[in-house]
Amino acid sequence: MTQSILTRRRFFVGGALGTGALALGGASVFVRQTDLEAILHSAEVLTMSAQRKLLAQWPLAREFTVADISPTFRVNGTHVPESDEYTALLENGFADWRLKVVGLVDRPLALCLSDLRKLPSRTQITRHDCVEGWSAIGQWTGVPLGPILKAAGLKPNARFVVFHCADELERTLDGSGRYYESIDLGDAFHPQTILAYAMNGADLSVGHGAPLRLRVERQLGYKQAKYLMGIEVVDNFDRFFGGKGGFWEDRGYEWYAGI
Ligand SMILES: Nc1nc2c(c(=O)[nH]1)N[C@H]1C(S)=C(S)[C@@H](COP(=O)(O)O)O[C@H]1N2
Ligand SMILES: [Mo]
Repeated sequence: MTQSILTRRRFFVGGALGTGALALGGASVFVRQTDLEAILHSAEVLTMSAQRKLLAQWPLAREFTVADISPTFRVNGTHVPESDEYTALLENGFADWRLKVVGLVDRPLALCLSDLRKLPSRTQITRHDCVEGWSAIGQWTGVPLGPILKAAGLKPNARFVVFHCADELERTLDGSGRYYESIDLGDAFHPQTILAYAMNGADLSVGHGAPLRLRVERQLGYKQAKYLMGIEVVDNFDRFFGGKGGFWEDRGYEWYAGI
């Protein structure tokens, strides 16, 4: 039993990520299958129960063909972030935009779009399901989140990844309407969890989350955070807004929005 689980795990890890060079800001980090396995095996990073959960979460979301791509894909929630900061970034073609990777990591990162585009990418055609009752199939291209976290180096107490967005979906005086989301490490290292910079073969449009959005394919639409500004590795969500790990979670939605 144990043996078959281990064998299956090797298969998924190897098949999904293989071997590739990660070049981050000039420094090259080599990410191999064995590195990911080392993370999976590491008692420092994950408890036994978290590892079991992680194994259970490997199944892939269904992927479709180019012929299945929906002719129209609705823009939902924020259509254009209204902050001055985002407006300035957009006007400059996101040349000054940086994705900050901070929190419980050994090496905080600040990645520009061209850094991200140089990393090994993944393209997947998946169905997006919004709780409001609509679905659409789209093709997403981006960088798998796992190798980025690996490059930053997770501290032993890392448990979740929080995604900070540029937009306020609810206009408030205190900024508590800011969109944010979070996932656990099982989803963070899942091969279909990517930071997408392209949709249907073109640069991500503003409506769909330019310059970068999360795709976490086994969960509902509201987890797919648009307008990413930073990702923060944490051990709990208490200090963020309502403390439930996401904009909609703070307003009563489930944190684990499995499809
Ligand atoms: N930053 C941000 N991310 C977001 C939202 C949002 O309003 N702001 N809406 C969410 C919801 S409810 C859905 S269904 C999808 C919509 O993505 P789309 O606009 O690309 O269709 O984004 C999700 N991510
Ligand atoms: Mo949604």
